[in-house]
Amino acid sequence: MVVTPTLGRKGAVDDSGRPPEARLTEAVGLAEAIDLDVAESHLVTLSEVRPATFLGKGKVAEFADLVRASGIELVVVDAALTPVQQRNLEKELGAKVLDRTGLILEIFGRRARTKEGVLQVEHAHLTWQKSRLVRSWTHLERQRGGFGFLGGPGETQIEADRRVIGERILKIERELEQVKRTRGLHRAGRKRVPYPVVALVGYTNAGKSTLFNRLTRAEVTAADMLFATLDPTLRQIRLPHGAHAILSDTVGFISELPTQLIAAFRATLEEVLEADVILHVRDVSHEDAEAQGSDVRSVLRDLGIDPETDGRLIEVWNKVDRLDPEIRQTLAATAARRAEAARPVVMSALTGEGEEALLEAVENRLSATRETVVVILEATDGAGENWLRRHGDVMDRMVEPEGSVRFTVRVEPERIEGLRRRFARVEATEPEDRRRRA
Ligand SMILES: Nc1nc2c(ncn2[C@@H]2O[C@H](COP(=O)(O)OP(=O)(O)OP(=O)(O)O)[C@@H](O)[C@H]2O)c(=O)[nH]1
Ligand SMILES: [Mg+2]
Repeated sequence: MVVTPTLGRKGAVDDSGRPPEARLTEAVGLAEAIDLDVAESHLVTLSEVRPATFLGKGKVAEFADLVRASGIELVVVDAALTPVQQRNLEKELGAKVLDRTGLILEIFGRRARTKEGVLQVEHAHLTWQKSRLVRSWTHLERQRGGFGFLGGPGETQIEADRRVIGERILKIERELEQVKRTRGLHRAGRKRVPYPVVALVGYTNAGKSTLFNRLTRAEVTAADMLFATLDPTLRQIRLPHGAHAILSDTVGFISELPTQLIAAFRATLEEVLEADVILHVRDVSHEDAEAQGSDVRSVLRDLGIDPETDGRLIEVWNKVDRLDPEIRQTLAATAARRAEAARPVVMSALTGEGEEALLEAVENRLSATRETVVVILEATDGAGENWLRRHGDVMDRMVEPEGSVRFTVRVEPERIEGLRRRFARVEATEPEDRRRRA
């Protein structure tokens, strides 16, 4: 059973501008994400939070009956419960109770595949437990531990001892440090490949992996499931004018993403911080598109990216194939009216409509921060060619009639000087010129 409590008038929206019904639908989706069979879902309007059980007495009694009548084993309360409230509710409802953070942590726990992902989720889980111990220290002798706490009698129990938890957290941090060092090396390796990074971010289920697969012709899990992707995936893509880029798919965001998780996934999300272009993929066919958009922007701000001023961001208005033609047209017109630097790309990752416009937008963004030059080498200058490939992105290579070779290379601005020093024949290119040849 899933219960979404709202404070105040029925029909009121929460801070994020979401109607309660939409929050309930999302909470059910989250429960289904860990294969729970949701028998009942209820919106509850509270006039105030009851400290002992969060929900009011009458509601608790009503739900207890429902739990008994329908044989419900687990009640998800889509709110942040204190450990005391959780325990009291469990007692009075006669079922296990999980709150929003607990549920999201459970999903992440199941989705984590890489060692780093597993460690990050465990870290978040323990930090969360520890914070709950502080508040209710005197009330708890035992506390749930590790994962799989929906598992029933066989579940692991660890002593509710802050010191023990603290030690485990430290151990995980050390392991994470180790993993990160290895990954840092990988990243350094990638830095040697002079391709820019394009990162996909967005609300969970917005279509990031679908877009990733379309652009890379890869087969990353794309599913109508919340948090289908957890671990970052990287692939190389080719842009319209021949430039290369590395596309990165990563974990989706959600409203009220537990802070422990944001902290835990910081390392993963650092990939995003370092990206040259950030694609914010949005499901514009979703009734909560606006609220989801602002949730993602707020996570980006938490990560230190200002969505209003960061020139690397491009919004991708995805899933337009699901919209009525009139709404589609209005959206396209709205997008077209925006200044180029802030213009969203209207597209469908499923049908491929708008894919070229997206690649073009990425290309334009990259050419604004990188310089494209033409370098002419003697055909025998293998060392020169090597240098170009190591330090720049060779977009085009043409043998001239007189035997020399003409390279169109994209380089980071700080490389330009070195390049000019190294090569005698360097010409700037005109954007028009590039376009014609492509
Ligand atoms: N109709 C339609 N469906 C789409 C489109 N893009 C994605 N979808 C569907 O939306 C669902 C979610 O897509 P994913 O690509 O897994 O979404 P995601 O953003 O990677 O989600 P997480 O990894 O869970 O954060 C899948 O069922 C896709 O088939 C689109 O343009 N149109
Ligand atoms: Mg995904």
